[in-house]
Amino acid sequence: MSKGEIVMGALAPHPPHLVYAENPPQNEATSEGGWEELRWGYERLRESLSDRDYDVIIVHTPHWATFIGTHFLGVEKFKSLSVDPIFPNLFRYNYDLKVDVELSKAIHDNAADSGLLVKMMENPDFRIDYGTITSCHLVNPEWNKPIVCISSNRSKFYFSSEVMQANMIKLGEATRKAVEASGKKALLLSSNSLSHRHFTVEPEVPEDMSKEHVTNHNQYLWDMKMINLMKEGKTKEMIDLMPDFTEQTVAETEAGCLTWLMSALDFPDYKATVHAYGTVIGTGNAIVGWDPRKAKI
Ligand code: 2X7
Ligand code: FE2
Repeated sequence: MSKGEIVMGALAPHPPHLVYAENPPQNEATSEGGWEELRWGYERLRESLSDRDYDVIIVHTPHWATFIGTHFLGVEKFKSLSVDPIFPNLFRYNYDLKVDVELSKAIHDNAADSGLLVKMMENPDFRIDYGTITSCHLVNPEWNKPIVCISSNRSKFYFSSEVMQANMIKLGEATRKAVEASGKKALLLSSNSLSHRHFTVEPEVPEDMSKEHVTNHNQYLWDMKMINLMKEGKTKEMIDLMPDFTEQTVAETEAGCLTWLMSALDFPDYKATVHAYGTVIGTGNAIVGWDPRKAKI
């Protein structure tokens, strides 16, 4: 069996507004569009993947929060309706997805060997979170690949950002080793926004773009700082700044997704491709790709 590999890693944020704006048949709500800059960024990310062959999508999501360890989907198929608890007016999505349980279990086992507390989630009636669904839909609307879905262990809240980061670095290493041993080609998604202060009142027409902007200038400056480090290939420096960034902007990086992704990619020192930056109800969102082929140039 040939060695497996990560074919690409991406920061793939999940505001449900982006799915709402696309009007796919799976979503019950309909819109007049909106958030084009981000949606066109997802088009560019999909285009960058069009010549890459991959077997599985591995997604780390903030909206499956687990307080005791990291959990992994351990059932082959899930089919149900996902309703966003904050935006039921925008996101009522009928999903039907497959899980690569073998790879899921392999990452679980590697993570356990490295000392992390882990669990396979084997309840067939489990409701898949909207973070997973939104990121996977926007990256692969055909849903023709199985996924591995990893929960967000809330160790930042129980302990600190530093404990969360140390655990996510171990989890990233465990993920990479499991992918390599599996012989499979994997696409990895960090499903999170950057700065995360948001408006508390929704416009009458949610897709009214005259109302959309970053919550405040401080958030914007922090987002640009982090994105520029990605563009320059300074991902270790970005991870070092992560606790301060997360604290100052209430960033969704608190969930550990981006630290996990950087570790799985072995802290890229090559340039990331920024496909888009845009805001959704004031939160900062970047769509960014890391192509490991660039490491070899
Ligand atoms: O979960 C989210 C998010 N991360 C960003 C913006 C809007 C809604 O939901
Ligand atoms: Fe979110």
